[in-house]
Amino acid sequence: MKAYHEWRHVFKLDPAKPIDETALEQLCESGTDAIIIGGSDNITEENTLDLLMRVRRYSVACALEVSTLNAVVPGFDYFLIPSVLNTRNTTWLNGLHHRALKEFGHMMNFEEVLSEGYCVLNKNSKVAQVTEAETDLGKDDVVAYARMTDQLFHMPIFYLEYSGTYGDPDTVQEVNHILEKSQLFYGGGITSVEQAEEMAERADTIVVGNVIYTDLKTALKTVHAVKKQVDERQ
Ligand code: 1GP
Repeated sequence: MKAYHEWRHVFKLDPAKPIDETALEQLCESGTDAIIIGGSDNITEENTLDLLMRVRRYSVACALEVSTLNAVVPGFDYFLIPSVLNTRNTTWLNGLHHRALKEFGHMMNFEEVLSEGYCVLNKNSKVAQVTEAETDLGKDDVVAYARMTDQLFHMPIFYLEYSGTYGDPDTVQEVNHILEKSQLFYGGGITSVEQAEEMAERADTIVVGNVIYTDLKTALKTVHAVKKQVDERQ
């Protein structure tokens, strides 16, 4: 299993969306570095546990990105805890976190927990609507959130979340330059090999989500595109 700071490519699977066995096997055996289980809608303990058990038949790392306290299931390699930095509602910044720590803090293994400084940038995405994100941001605003994550809060991951739309490569590049310790995750709208390559050149880790459900073949090809870059650099 690869540790999170070695991840270059990950697939994000939504427990609320059906995926057949063959597709799941292809994804888990594709050479991707990890499977993240997470989504914004209809996430339950039952569908999360079901998907975890299916992914566990393979040796790939598996992380839960926690979006609701009702579906926290043990047995993942990592628990990714997003804090939305550009939310207008503190629930999504630290509110749920406070509730979770009050209830489960005494029995949490913090070695498995990774906090993510989230910057949500597609105003039409479900995540932006749910978290009431202020998405009308300039590059300098995004850079400030990146510094907040890296230098002020010392969070291990800065996540540029364009969910559903392809992001701005220049912004990703600039953020990449200023981050010193936080790992840069880029996610959003990757639907082609070229886009996977473009963002993988700029971010530490690219997250491929929705295209899994619309064009599995292309989704699988993005793994090779990223790995090729890694090999060329060595
Ligand atoms: C969503 O960042 C991920 O949380 C991936 O985005 O579904 O648009 O690929 P897409």
